[in-house]
Amino acid sequence: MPVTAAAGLVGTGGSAWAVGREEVVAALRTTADGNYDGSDLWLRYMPVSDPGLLRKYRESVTTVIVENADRNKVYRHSTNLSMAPGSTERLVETTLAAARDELVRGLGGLLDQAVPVKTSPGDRIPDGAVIVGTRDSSSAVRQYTSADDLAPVGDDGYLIRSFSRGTQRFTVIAGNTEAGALYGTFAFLRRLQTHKPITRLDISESPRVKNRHLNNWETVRLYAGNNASGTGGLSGENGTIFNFAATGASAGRNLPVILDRYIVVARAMASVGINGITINLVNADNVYLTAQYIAQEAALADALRPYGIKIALSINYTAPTDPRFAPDTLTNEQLDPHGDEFRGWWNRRARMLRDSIPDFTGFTVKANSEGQPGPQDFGDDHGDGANAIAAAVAPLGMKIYWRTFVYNADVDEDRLKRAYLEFGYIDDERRPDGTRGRFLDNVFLQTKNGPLDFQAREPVHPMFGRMENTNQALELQVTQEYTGQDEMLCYLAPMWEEVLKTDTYATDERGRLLGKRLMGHIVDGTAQRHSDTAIVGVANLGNADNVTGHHFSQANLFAFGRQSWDWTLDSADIAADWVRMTWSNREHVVGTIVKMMMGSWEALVSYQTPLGIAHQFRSSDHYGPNPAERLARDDWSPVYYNKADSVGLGYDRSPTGSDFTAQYFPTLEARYGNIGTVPENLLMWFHHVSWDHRMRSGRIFWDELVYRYQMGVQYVTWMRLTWDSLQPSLDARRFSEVKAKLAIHEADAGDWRDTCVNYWKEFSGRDNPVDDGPLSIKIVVNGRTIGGFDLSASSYTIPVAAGASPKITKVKPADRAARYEILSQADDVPGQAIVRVTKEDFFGPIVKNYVFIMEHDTVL
Ligand code: BDP
Repeated sequence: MPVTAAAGLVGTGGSAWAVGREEVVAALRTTADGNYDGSDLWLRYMPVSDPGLLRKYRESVTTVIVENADRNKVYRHSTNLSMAPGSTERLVETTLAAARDELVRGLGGLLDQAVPVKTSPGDRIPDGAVIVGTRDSSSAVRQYTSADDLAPVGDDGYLIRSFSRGTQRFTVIAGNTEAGALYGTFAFLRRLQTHKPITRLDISESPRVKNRHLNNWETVRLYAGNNASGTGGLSGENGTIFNFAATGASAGRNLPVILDRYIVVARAMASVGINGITINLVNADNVYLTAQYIAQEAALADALRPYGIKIALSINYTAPTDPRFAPDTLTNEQLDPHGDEFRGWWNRRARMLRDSIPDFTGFTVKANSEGQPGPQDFGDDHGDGANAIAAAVAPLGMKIYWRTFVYNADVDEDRLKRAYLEFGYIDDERRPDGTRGRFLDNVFLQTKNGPLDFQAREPVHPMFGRMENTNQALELQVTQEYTGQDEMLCYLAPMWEEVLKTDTYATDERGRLLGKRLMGHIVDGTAQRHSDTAIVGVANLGNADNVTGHHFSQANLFAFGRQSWDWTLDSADIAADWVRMTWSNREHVVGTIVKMMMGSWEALVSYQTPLGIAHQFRSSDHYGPNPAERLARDDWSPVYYNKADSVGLGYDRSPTGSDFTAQYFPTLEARYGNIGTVPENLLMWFHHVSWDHRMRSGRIFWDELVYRYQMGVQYVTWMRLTWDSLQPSLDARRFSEVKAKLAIHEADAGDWRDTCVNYWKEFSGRDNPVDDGPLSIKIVVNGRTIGGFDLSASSYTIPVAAGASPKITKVKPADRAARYEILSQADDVPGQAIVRVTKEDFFGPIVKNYVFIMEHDTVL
């Protein structure tokens, strides 16, 4: 493990102690050698490179003071909890110890010198002290922050304040809870990591959403960080982050043994405020409810607990019938959600969990969805099923996250309509006491951001704002199932920002627009006064050295945490923080990488599913395209979504079609239902668009569509070229790993473009448009103007008359904003010339290298 691990070697004896400077320096040397593998995520803590800033930081931070760090020991079920032999991370027993150790490690690395820790402020707070704690734990915090100061930040929030008393200057990081103090610690370190001022601080922060959770799908979608091959992770592991049943060489490394990466991930999660994780797949295996697994889960929970992270499990609705629980099993007939047997069984199982994991948060349930059993199999509805389990666990303080990812063709032909049809009426139901909504208070309905399934761009799910009487959790997919997996560089925060800042135009009961009605307001409870709130991210954790597989996928985990803490944040600012913390603080590096990241999602939308076409993935892996695929189920089939025919492309969900638009509030209903007003980037979600429909660019739909595919690819070309230019500024191993992925990315983006466009051509009967795309050019050779270059081609043959010069004498871009550069000319025939054309398009720079092959013209 790299620098942070060595810097984190901490002693505990005495009232003040420090990490040896030599250890820190030695560790830094090993990471500066270019072989760094990304395993510290954004907690790498490289020394501050700007000497002036380093001096200032060293003046402002001389000592860390954490009083009573060892007092509030967190619960430990596993008495012999231990790290695997040879580990470099270590287990801590309190949250304040986690904060203290992070400061030692972080400041030691950033300041390139050890920072002593004191356990009391002494008579006089030293100049440059950083004090961390709660009013309960720390006399200094008590002295400098009042209960009134702290009250507004709530359980998870924190204050960071600079004080100056005479000649003494110091910083206080305070929370109402130790978790709040830990979050404040990470926020303080982040300021140094991103080279921000750390004096004159008066920061008050608290999360907008209470439950900020990951869902870890451990057995599917393992492309995030899967190293089952044994090349990076451990052979015998299955690619998942947590080992429950690894075999072979890894058999001795199963839980309850704790591996370094669990602690690295715990620290990373805490650093962005993620406070919960459901550790297993939604298509749940009941084994997680067996005594043996519960013992393993308890060990994991013990290790994560100091970081403020609580665990939960996905469960299967019919688990009580599983013979693995014999003799405590039920028959199908006993699965009546209103009966005592069913509820009693869940209560017993939840108590078993609670006995080992006192802060166990509850269950995530996927029921009557994609073949998973559920209450409907027995004639009951989602309200009956969710409430039964919720009632069983409520006395234990647990919650149920009941997923709404349902689709049943009997309910409606249009898959997008079904969730609301199955859940909406339960929310509306009038109760005997006059209130509305049948779902219990400890039920969250967990709904994906869009109505289909984590496509790269979806309209928002119409249930948001429509479920006034039910707690709703927003589910986002951090792992890049449909967004390039671990091959493509796709920064998802701009998508989540678009989702969270979408205006739902939600109204109250009398049809008046709500004051606060963005998706974020619905999710954070301020729109409709929900007191419990949640955002859930399907995690991209794996056993790879760098945890997420693609180095840039780490940014999605980082951003998910930041946005679930505060959805109003700007995704570019988050990207900048991440780049500074993960790669470099050099301005040109930060600016360049942020720019690459910011356009990467829109580019992916463009080369995969532009203008609102959705779900054109081949079913085998959800990575590559297969628009012609027709599966046993209509609503799993790309053809069902594209509806390609000789007239056009896209799914009519307007009032003339499935009328899905009617599920939105009136403003969006009208906007989306009308082809003249629907945003073009959602066009085919709602309309079957004729090939010659006139687009806002003035082009016909077919031409615009093809150009969109092409522009997306040309953005990836720009990213690849741009990345190469950063080589001197980046560490070697990560640079070349990303470089290799960008080459794959570019080729696979081209495959998306060609596969889709060629298939659509069979219906449109048209050729690729040429000559008026954003990167189109004509060239003049030997006095002849030549054009007609299809942007999808990789090279072009130019006939040159015998004896004539093959030189390009002029380049004429079609778009006046495009710039060109002749990179090379052909001296002879045959020969090759290269012209590079660049343009800033709406999602960022695009570039095309035209390769011209000059050949003897045998016809002329
Ligand atoms: C789909 C995934 C599938 C999940 C499902 C879900 O392909 O593996 O089980 O979502 O959310 O995107 O339940």
